[in-house]
Amino acid sequence: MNQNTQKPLVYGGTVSPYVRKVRVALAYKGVEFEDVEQTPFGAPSEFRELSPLSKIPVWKEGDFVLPDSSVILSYIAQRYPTPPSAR
Ligand SMILES: N[C@@H](CCC(=O)N[C@@H](CS)C(=O)NCC(=O)O)C(=O)O
Repeated sequence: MNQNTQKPLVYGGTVSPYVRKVRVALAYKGVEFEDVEQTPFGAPSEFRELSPLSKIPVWKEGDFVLPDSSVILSYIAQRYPTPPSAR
């Protein structure tokens, strides 16, 4: 894992329940992130390199990429094990 100090990026759009669940988890944990508006349909090759099946959401933190909401939530739970009030 890299030690990137920039905010993680979450690619997707509000229309997707998978994206929304990631956003809810991040809000609960108080994790700052940057929304990158991305439709999965007709996505450019740069996005398909991050998400080979061209699905949203995608988590990107430096070179570290997770292209599945359940994997992202698992990662968030491990990386931020306590709610913000306890940190
Ligand atoms: N298993 C994936 C499913 C994500 C998913 O299906 N996202 C939809 C948007 S709600 C999508 O990107 N669909 C594009 C497609 O299937 O081509 C996850 O949990 O992240």
